[in-house]
Amino acid sequence: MNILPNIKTGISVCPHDCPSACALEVEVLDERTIGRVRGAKDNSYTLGVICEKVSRYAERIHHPDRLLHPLKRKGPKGSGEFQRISWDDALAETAEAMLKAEADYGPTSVWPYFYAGTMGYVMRDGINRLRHAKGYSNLGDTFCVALSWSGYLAGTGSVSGVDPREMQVSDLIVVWGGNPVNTQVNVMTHVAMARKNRGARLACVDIYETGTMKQADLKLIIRPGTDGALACAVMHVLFRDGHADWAYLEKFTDAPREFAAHLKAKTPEWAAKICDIPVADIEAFARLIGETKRTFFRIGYGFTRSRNGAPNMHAVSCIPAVTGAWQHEGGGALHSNSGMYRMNKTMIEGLDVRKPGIRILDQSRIGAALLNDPYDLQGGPPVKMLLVQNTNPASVAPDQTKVKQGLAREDLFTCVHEQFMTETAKFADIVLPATMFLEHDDIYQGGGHSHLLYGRKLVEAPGECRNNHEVICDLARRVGAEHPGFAMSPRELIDWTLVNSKKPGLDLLDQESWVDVMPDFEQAHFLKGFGFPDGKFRFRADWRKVRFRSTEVPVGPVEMLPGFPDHCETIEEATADYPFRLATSPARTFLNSTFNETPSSRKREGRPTVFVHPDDLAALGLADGQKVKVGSARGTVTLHARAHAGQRRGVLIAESIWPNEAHEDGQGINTLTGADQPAPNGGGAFHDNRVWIRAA
Ligand SMILES: Nc1nc2c(c(=O)[nH]1)N[C@H]1C(S)=C(S)[C@@H](COP(=O)(O)OP(=O)(O)OC[C@H]3O[C@@H](n4cnc5c(=O)[nH]c(N)nc54)[C@H](O)[C@@H]3O)O[C@H]1N2
Ligand SMILES: Nc1nc2c(c(=O)[nH]1)N[C@H]1C(S)=C(S)[C@@H](COP(=O)(O)OP(=O)(O)OC[C@H]3O[C@@H](n4cnc5c(=O)[nH]c(N)nc54)[C@H](O)[C@@H]3O)O[C@H]1N2
Ligand code: SF4
Ligand SMILES: [Mo]
Repeated sequence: MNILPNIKTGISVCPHDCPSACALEVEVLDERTIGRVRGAKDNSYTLGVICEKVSRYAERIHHPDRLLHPLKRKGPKGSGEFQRISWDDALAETAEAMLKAEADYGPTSVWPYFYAGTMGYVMRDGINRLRHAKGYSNLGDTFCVALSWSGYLAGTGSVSGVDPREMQVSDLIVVWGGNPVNTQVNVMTHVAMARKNRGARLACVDIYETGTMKQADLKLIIRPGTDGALACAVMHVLFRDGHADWAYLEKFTDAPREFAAHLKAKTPEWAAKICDIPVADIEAFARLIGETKRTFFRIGYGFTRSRNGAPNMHAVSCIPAVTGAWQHEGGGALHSNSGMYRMNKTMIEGLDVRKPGIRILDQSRIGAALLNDPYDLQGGPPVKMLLVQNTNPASVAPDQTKVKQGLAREDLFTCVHEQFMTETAKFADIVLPATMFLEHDDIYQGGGHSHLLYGRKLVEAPGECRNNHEVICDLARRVGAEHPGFAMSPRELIDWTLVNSKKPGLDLLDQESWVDVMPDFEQAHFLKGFGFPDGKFRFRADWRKVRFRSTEVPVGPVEMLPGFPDHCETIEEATADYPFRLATSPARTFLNSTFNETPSSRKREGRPTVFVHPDDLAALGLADGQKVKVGSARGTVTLHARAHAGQRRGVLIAESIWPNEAHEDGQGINTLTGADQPAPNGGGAFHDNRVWIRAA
């Protein structure tokens, strides 16, 4: 006898900033309550597997600390003291602050600020419609992809690559500078299939022994920021030992002979010193790549979060062009397929009313910008009004001390629309409660695969939560912003976007739940040419021309970037005062600062911890488990040391991102990271910090 109640299952999509964009099966217990969340089995990428944090989403959506009502600040800025007010009053006060800033200082004194809390097109990007309709300041979206996409674009000319499901027929999968066991578990499903089906091998390049590294047949644990050197030495061996595919090189690449000559000096001995690994490991890695036609490079984001991240990405992306792995099924590379979707976001983002010449403020430099750094303000007015959705800069942005100082400015009006009372929300004048993904409709794309997916509303929102679209449209009305998109429902916006992007409309998507938009084999493998007019892959990068949407002109020390791949010395090398290099790699059960409020994630991650090599611990006279302070030129953070042999000496790893308050004194990990702009388009160098460590 079946004693279980009849549980309904709904289909939706994980909205979080993760390349997997998993198709989900959600148990719906009643109109307000969910049970277990599982991966959809019949989605050919998700294959029924999702990460542990989302399988326990009931903990997050039904969390007792969710924001349920609009709030108005009553204590000092940042105190977290608020009183409840009505939606009408909250929106009226917010709109009034926007209009006042505009009247006193012009529209660019208003800065709508968002990132990737939800990846849904409507709920994430709709804030741009308000921005463009009013001519508010632009946002340079540099936290995540500015470095990696710039580097990948420099060689391939396109943010796209091979179908990840082809991993199932690969003979060697190289996971380079990513940790999918933590950050996009589905990669491991496809790796496991390749191993089972074909006895494929897994190679992993990282800076510490991650969960992914533990599963690898070939492990390369290098010094942070030295991937360019490793890639050069690998290619040196490939050319030296006859593994370069000259027919492919002549047809598909720009300057193979000059490049081969350039690599003559980039020996394994040269790289071994820079990377701090044995020469034999580099030789073995290169041989494996050279001898395996079906080598699939699954290139992550993590290794680009250094000041030389863009040239390092370019260097790695050159390897399959040398071997010609691109020609084979199960061979080639995938960093992201985000450039493949070609969606027409005019209606969602108001691109048709965007005025040219309005300044772009770099989101990673929010601290400096709010502190009126003339470099950031670009001769324009100070930011007087900040409208935040989908992001938590007081936790995730670099140079946290400045971010907090900026947010504490008495003459700045801040409205934060959030699901929880985040570090950023605590600084707000008005806090608005937001829905979660299962409480609104949206569409999503898989950066790490090729599906457009429909994320359905499955339950009613608690309290007075409203979705981002409702808030943006209401504010638009109050500040006199005009655009047809403000009068459309989310479903109408989704349908318009699909139809105007030459994709099947919402009726079909609603029926099917997802559509696969993978281009054909030849296009995905660049066998019809790479993304440049002459169709050739670029070994010689033209960094001044690699434009990414976060900037209009190159920024940072562009002259330091190498044309042909090399070791680029722009990283924060250790010094006598700061003898260690710190990376802030992602923890398994936090997703940036999301999930660091759920009990099971907090339990699993333990406490803010820094991994220290046991020999370094001994040399410093520190004990395993001891409370320590770690300091950079930008500030000091308290954590607990853990003896951890799985990284080079002199390297520290702090898996992140803990709530700021979980660290003593409330200084979060980004107190240590820097907001100087890496060339050529800026970007968060979160894993590139010179620091000291001592007993607390
Ligand atoms: N659990 C979890 N999942 C996540 C996230 C999270 O925070 N937690 N974040 C999400 C987001 S926003 C993104 S963009 C993706 C990112 O996912 P990934 O592509 O995996 O990139 P990162 O998470 O930045 O870092 C991955 C790995 O890069 C390593 N790394 C750091 N510096 C170097 C280096 O110089 N060289 C090499 N070879 N490796 C280096 C780090 O140690 C880490 O293990 O993951 C998403 N998924
Ligand atoms: N030290 C260090 N710092 C990092 C990184 C790192 O590896 N190390 N990684 C960086 C990377 S790759 C990224 S992408 C950034 C990410 O930075 P963020 O995009 O800020 O990501 P989260 O910290 O997860 O914060 C997202 C917030 O959006 C809220 N949210 C979610 N859905 C909605 C919604 O529908 N409406 C509204 N109004 N709010 C919503 C969530 O509650 C959450 O507080 O962090 C960067 N910071
Ligand atoms: S693996 Fe990524 S996309 Fe899939 S459920 Fe987890 S966070 Fe969401
Ligand atoms: Mo990210």
